[in-house]
Parts: sequence; C-alpha cells; structure tokens
Amino acid sequence: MQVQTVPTRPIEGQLPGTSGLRKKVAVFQRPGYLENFVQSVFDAVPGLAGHTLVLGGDGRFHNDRAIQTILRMAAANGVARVVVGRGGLLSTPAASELIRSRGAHGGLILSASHNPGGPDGDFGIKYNISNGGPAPEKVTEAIHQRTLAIHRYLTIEAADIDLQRTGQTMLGAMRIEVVDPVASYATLMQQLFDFGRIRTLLTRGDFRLCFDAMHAITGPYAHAILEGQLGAPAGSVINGTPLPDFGGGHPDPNPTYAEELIGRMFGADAPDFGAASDGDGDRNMIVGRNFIVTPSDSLAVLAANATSVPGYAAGLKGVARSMPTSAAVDRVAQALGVPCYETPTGWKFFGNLLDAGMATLCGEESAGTGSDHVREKDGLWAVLFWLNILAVRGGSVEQIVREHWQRYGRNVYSRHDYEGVDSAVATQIVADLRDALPSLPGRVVGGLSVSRADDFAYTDPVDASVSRAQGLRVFFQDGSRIVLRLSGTGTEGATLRLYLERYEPDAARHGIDAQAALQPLIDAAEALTGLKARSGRDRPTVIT
Ligand code: VG1
Ligand code: CO
Repeated sequence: MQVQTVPTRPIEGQLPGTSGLRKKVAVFQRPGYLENFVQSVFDAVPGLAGHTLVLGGDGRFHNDRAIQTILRMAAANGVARVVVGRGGLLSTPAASELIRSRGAHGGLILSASHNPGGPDGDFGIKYNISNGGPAPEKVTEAIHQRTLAIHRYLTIEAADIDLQRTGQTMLGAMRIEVVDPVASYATLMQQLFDFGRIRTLLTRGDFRLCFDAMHAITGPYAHAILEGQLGAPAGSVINGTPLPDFGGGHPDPNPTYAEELIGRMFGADAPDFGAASDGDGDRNMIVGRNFIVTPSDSLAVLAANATSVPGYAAGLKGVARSMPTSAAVDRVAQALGVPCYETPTGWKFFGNLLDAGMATLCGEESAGTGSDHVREKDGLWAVLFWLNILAVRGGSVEQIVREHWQRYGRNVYSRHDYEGVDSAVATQIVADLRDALPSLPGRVVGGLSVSRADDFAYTDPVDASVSRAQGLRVFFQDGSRIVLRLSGTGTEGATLRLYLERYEPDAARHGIDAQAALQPLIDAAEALTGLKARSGRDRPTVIT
C-alpha cells in the first residue's frame, strides 16, 4: 500500500454548526473539499491511527462516493479497522450504538439530517467521539482550526470497496468490516423495551400504526423492527425505501413536511398511532388520531411514564432539555424529585450529563428525544417508548397527553421558523434585540410586561466549559417567554427560529389552539424584533 500525499490549501468556512459541517452537495463535490475536512479530523483527533472507526451515512446523494473517499483516506492515515454499515448506510443513533458496542475510537456520520438531499440538496459530515456522541465544541473547534492550516491530505490508490455484502475485507493494512446496519441496534432496543407486550398490541387487531420513514434512513430499521420483529402488518411502514433524494421531499418530521402521514392521521379511518423520522433517523414526530404531540410534551410524557418501560424501570437519574424546549419536563422532574438540566441547542451538550450519570432522558423541541442508551437522539427509540407506554397503559395518544396536562398543567408551546431569510437582515434582527436586552425589564410590549431578558450562556456542570450566545430570551411577568436564535444547520441564507411558551394551569383551557393561546406572545415578539416587517415575511415558513 503506497500512501499518497496530496498537496492542498485551506478552504474557508469548514466550521461545524449545531450538528456537523453541512453544505450544498455541489460544494462537497469540489476537489479537496471533503478530503480537507476528513484529513483535518485525522490530524486534530489524536488516536484514530491504530484504532477502530465507525462509518456510515443516511444514504443521501453523494453518500456512496464520500464513503469510498473516506475509506481510502482512513487506510492512508493508519486506521486499523473501519466498521461500516452495509451499503454505506447507518442511522445516526445506530452509528452511536456501534461506536459504543465496538469500542471504537470515534465515528464519521455522513448526513445533513433533516435538510433536503439530491444533487441540488445538502450533504454533511459529523465526527462523533468514543462515547458515541457528537464531538464537543473543543473538538469541533480543533478540527476547524486544522482546516485553516491544512496543506496536504493522505490517501491511497485503490479500487472501490464492495459494500453491498456483509463480511470483512482488507484495504492495505486496514480491515473493513461491513455489518448489517440494523442488527446491533435492534438488539439494544430489545433490551430496553417489552417487545412481547408491544407485539401483542400490534397484532391483536384493534390498534393500527403508521410509521412514515420519509424515504430516509429509518426505512430498513422500521421494516425490520416494527413489521419484522413486532409483527405490525406489512404496509404499516410507509415511504420505507431510502432514496438518495428522499423522493424529492424534505425529510423533517413536522406537520408541514410529513404531510402524507398527517393526511392519514387526520383522515377518515385514521390509524391509532402515527410517527415519522428524519433523514438520519434521530428525530421523531408522534401523532395520535387527529392529534399532534409537540416534541416538548412528548419528552415530558416519556419522563412521567418511564418506569413502565423495562429499560427505565429503576427510575430516572435526571432529565435534560435544550433551553428553547418547553418546561413541561421540568414539572415532571420536580414531581419525581430528580434534577432537570437546561443546555444549549444541539445534542453535543447532553453527552457529559449522560456520561456522568446525571441525566437519563434528554430532549429538544425540534423532535429529538433520547436517553443514556446511546449518545444521540433516537427517532425509532422514541416510537418504541411510546408503543411500550400504550401497550402498558392502554388508551389513546390523545388521552395520555390530556391526562398529562391535567396532572401537570399544559406548557402551551410553538416554534415559528423563518427560513431562507437574507443573512445580513437576520443577523441584524438578532443583534438589535441583543443590544436591547438590558433595557427590556420593566417595559410593556403587546400588553405583556418584561420581567427579565438575557442571552443564554451555559456552564457545563461536568467540565465547566462555557458556551455563550446560545439564544436570546425574554421572560414576561406572567411566566411566559419568547426565545430568538439563528439556526446553525442551514445552508442557504439564514433561518430565524422564534420559540413561544406560556404555561396554562387551568384544565378548562387545555383544549385551546396553541397559536391562539400564544397570540399575545407572537405580537410581543413582533413588537420587540420587527421580524416580519424587516424580513419581508407575512408568516413563518414552518410552524411546529
Ligand atoms: C436544529 C435543531 C436542534 C437540533 C439540530 C440537529 O438546529 O433546532 O435542536 O439539535 O437541528 O438536528 P438549529 O441550529 O438549526 O436550530 V438534526 O436531526 O438536523 O441532526
Ligand atoms: Co437528524
């Protein structure tokens, strides 16, 4: 094996965002673009040489080419063994599971997650560390610094590896192990959940489920686990074949983009339970018949019912949620007498809490829920959790949520996304509100009186690292709040996210439409930011 040293030059902008480096496919196809980033990982992360690396992606356009490039570079950089999913496929949670169960030093996950794919869509790459979780900021920063100084990358000349069959092959001195992408993950799910009871629920004939894989990575997982192992009738999984362009869709499981599922769940003869997952399989949307569960409520329901699931029967050590996620889970934690941590947006901030045994369940308002079983959010896991609860408790999805509200009160919640806003305008909107923060307390906007306003900063309780500027928060005297932040996952223009939350203790008002209940906050946000006027939008692109 002859290692080739290829000269290269630094490329601007290879800065990982909320979750990895995401760019248009055409950018990743430029000569040296992927190579520079991958070499920077090998250069910045000590110890990959001589160790095991997990490799796989969500099957989007360019996945197949990128995998071959990375395999050659891994061999040239002295990696001892690469564990790769058959066909180059691995969901993000399954990659996390493999890193852990194989004792790998880390993993490279190829995905732009919920962003659209195809030749004109997005591609992405993310490095995960040995705990199976996304690299923390100090690692992504080291990788970024390296991309600014890189002058060569290493590769070898070799033919493409056949990844369609499981088994082992050598590439130079490096062993490549092609594994079934589902098997190890499915074994873990069997250990956590009561497959017997879920199977009974799904096969007794009076409970129907629809899982929309959105032509993304969870198709094979859902086919194998829901239909294969748990006996859901064939056809329960829809859009279950991963396609390089996700069938032209936007693989983001929200009521706007998962329109086929929503149509079924709100149509005549709707199934009892609906769910969808995103491009790389780490998100989940839970839908009952004529009833959408907000991700924040879903996290709270899972926490409140955790002991009815075998894997969590011993109780929760603590819970954690990202800052913009509603405080519904805080109320459950308080009732359980366990701590609740509030972290910045992005799963990488949960890793330390999970490793330290301080939290068992984590979640984000963006449809991400997970636990200490891996170090990523996990879409299918959340679906199995819900099915396990339904199998034990009986009743409908809507009943479970309404009973939850009755006991804990309802955190009425919504997120308004303004996508594709001019970057300069979006940055200025955020900057202006940031400047105004100190003057806000005491002011009355849209009839609401501001009690407190800040730019969220987080001190990690485990390693004391500090992350600043994680979202602007404005709290009002009645306990409600708005949050404004810029997305860190987009590739075109800017996406502004406005998060709205108001607590409603009165059960008589729990049925109210969330947008109506939040209207005073929506008005206050506009008064404070001029967001709609300045971005030239009359409404959000997506409301969740
Ligand atoms: C979004 C979500 C965030 C999530 C991230 C990655 O980030 O808001 O909660 O962790 O996507 O999810 P941002 O910066 O665009 O708000 V995934 O499923 O795209 O890896
Ligand atoms: Co994702």
